[in-house]
Parts: sequence; structure tokens; C-alpha cells
Amino acid sequence: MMNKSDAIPPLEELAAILGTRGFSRDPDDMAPWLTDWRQRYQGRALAMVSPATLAEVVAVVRFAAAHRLPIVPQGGNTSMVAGAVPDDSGRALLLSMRRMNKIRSIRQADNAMVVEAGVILTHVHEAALEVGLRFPLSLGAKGSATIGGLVSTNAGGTQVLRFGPMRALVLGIEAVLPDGSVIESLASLRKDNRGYDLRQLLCGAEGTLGVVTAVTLRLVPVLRQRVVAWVGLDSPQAALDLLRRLEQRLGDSVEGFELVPDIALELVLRHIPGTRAPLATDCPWYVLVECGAVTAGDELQMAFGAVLEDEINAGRVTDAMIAANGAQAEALWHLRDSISEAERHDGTAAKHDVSVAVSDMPRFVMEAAAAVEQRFPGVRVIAFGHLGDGNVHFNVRAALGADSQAWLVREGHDVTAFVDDLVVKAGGSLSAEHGIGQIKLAEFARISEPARLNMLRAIKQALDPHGIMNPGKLLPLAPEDSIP
Ligand code: 2HG
Ligand code: ZN
Repeated sequence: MMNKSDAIPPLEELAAILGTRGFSRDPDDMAPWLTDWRQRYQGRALAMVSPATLAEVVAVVRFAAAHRLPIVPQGGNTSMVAGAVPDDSGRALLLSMRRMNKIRSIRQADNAMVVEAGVILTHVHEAALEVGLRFPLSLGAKGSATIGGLVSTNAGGTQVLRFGPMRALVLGIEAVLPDGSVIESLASLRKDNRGYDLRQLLCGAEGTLGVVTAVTLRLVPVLRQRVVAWVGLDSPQAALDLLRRLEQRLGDSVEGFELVPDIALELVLRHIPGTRAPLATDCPWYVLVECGAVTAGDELQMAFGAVLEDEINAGRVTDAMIAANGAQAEALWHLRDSISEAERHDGTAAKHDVSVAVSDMPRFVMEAAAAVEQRFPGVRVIAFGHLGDGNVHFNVRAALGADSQAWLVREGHDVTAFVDDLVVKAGGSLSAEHGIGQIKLAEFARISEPARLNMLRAIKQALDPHGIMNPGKLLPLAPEDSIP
């Protein structure tokens, strides 16, 4: 465990290495980065360090290792589980990766791009498009989330269906380990059987095993046909049935399939300026569907239209609109991508990032919502998101008119335990794509099988014996480590 010494380490050494742009103890510089996106945690830091090169990251980690200082790596600070802010001890170095923001190379012949951890997702999208390729992963926070954070949380998002989450898109990795050594493995090897998959170990490790400094990302061909539609229907089961029928008739062209309940659309229309309802008919559920093809033409649009017409005629779809152009498509995605923001404007919620088997999700959504609303009268469940991946955000909101902050403090814990028990019963996971961070730590410990926790702890202990890397995140303390 870390040395609890209060002696101030010689920070001037670090300041000299990093220069004025790379080192700050100014409270105003640090303030925006010490509170998590959901504004649930307020941390403190000894200093904010912002290295611009791999060598500088190595120097920071060596310094922290020598003085047993906690390091909290941070990109865009968009974590949903407070995974990128320090605790309030004031001992941590907040390691901002935002200055490591170079696209090092694009290897078109390998369909690959080497990018540094601080590159913002939107910039990756743009750089790929400039060479006629595409990086398929996308999510609402794409304008501020950085690659290092997305890799470290194995981010999912709204386009996982066809190409998978971050883990499926990281072909190579460069990282600084807790002792300051560097693992350099950026070659985009499609096959590599040198034992444990170290690259995958670092993906989703939430910065607890080292600092990811760069990765090689998989790129895919650019789309020449794209169909984006907003579909109204009766239930999550009807939505999943539609997905399967689309797959049967359009093959693997379905790239996005997002479930939106009417309550989520209402929140967006109320709080996000310039938005409007896509359909004239109000439906209890909607899906946003995106299909794509790499060939030019209009067959996809025709085939998609034919499926929708059949579904409407069969009474399985209530109403639908297909975006007529790129601007309309973006407007539909804007509705979907704004749900989280709209929900935040409306007050705080008990958020649950749940996955179960895809085929079980429609039933889970309906039954779990009914159970929660019966057990906690007045609360409102808003379950939305990545139905095609078997992942919804099962968020529970305070009763109308209630003070949501006070409600969360009073009842949030019980609500979350109730939901997580339902998730366990359904054989699911309490974290499909957001990670564990700080917010889910206690529940992760409560509902997980000991073998899982022991394995995680053993890996952590082997690689970071002094516990300096992002302490207090992801890994519940072992009973013998708990501080009395
Ligand atoms: C999304 O899918 C994000 O929009 C955020 O993962 C989910 O706010 C949430 O609960
Ligand atoms: Zn999501």
C-alpha cells in the first residue's frame, strides 16, 4: 500500500522537467478537472501535470513511484463513474493526457491509425475520413472524450453492433507501467500469441495498471450509403424483433440500433434547444436505426424502406421516418446523443449501466421497471440505449416535483442495490460500458463472485504493488486492506 507520509515531495523537480505548460498547482487551472462530469465527486490534487511526450510521462510515473504518489490519469473527464478524478486527500498527481494529442501516423495499407492518448474522438473521426477511411466507434461525448480514456474504459457507445467496443478496435498499444517502464506494442499485428494479451489487459483497466500513451486503432472502409431512421413502436420486444428482421433482410449493414423511450425523447425536447419530435405520432418506444454500405447507390435505402413498409403493414411498427439527407440524419442522432445531457438538466438520477443477454433485455426492461416502480412508488425509470448490444442505461429518477439530489442521497443506495440484485438474477453485469470507477465500487464488491475480485486484485498487485495507479477506482479493497 502507499506510504501515508505527509512530506511534500520535491515538486520543483517535476516542474523543471515539464515546463510551465506541463505543470500547475494553480487552483483555478485545476478546478474544472477535479469534479467529475456527473458532479458527484469533488477531488483535490497536489498538482496537475500535463506531459506532452512519452518521455515526460515516464518521468512523471518514475517521480510518483519514487515518492509513492498516487497518479490519476485523465483525458476529457467524461467518465460516468467518476473514474478520472482524484480523492479528496490532496496527495495525487492529476495526470492530464490532453497535451499528448498527436496523430502519429495513418497506415492506410494496414487500415490502421496510430494516435496518442489525448486525441479527442471527433478528431480521430475527421482524420480517418480525410484518407477515405472511418473509425467506427462513436458516442455522445465524442467532442471531448479522448482516446486514452476510451481505451481505458473499453468504451462502447452507439455503433458497437457491427465493429464491437474499443477492445475490438485497439490493434496495438503503448503504455507506461507503474514502475516507469514502457510497453511498446504499437505494431498492428493481427496475430500475436506471446502469452497473455497485455494490450487487452490495459484496455478497460481504468488506468489502474499503467498509463496508456498511444494506441493503434483499427479503421474500416468509409460508407457510401447510409440510412438513418427513427421508428416508433410498442415495446422493447417489438424493437428487438425489428432488429432481427433487418439483419435477416439487410445482412450486417445495421450499425446502430438505439432504444429510446418516450420519456427520454420528452426530456430532450424540453431541455435541448432546437430539437423537435421526428414523428407526428406519439409512441411509447422509439428506435434510432443506422445502416450503412460501402458500395455507392441507393439499394440500401430501397431495401430498408421495403422492410419498414412490411413492418408497418404487419402492424409491428407504428410509424417511421427515414432521414432525407445528412442534416436530418444528424438531427436524429442529436436527439439520441443528447439524452444524457437532457437527463442531467432535469435533475440527478440513480444510473445503472446494465447488460444482459440481448434476447433477455426486452423482458428485463419491462419487468425490472415495473418492479422498481412498485418497490419505490413515484420514481420514474428511463431505460434507453444500446438494445442491439444487450445494454441499456436503466436510470431511475425521483418522483415528479421531488428534490432529486435529496432523493438520491436518501434512496439512491437502496434503489441501486435493488436494481443490481435484479441484474444478478438475470445473469447480467452492473457495468456494460461505463466501467466501475468510484461510483460502482461498493456494489461491484457486494455482488461479485470472489474469484473475479481475487483475479483482478492479483493482477493489480503484480503490476502495481505500491498501488499508485488510480487508487480507489475499479478494485474494491480486499477485506485485509480495508482501512479501519
Ligand atoms: C449513452 O449511451 C451514455 O448516452 C450515457 O452511455 C448514459 O447517461 C447515461 O446514463
Ligand atoms: Zn451508453
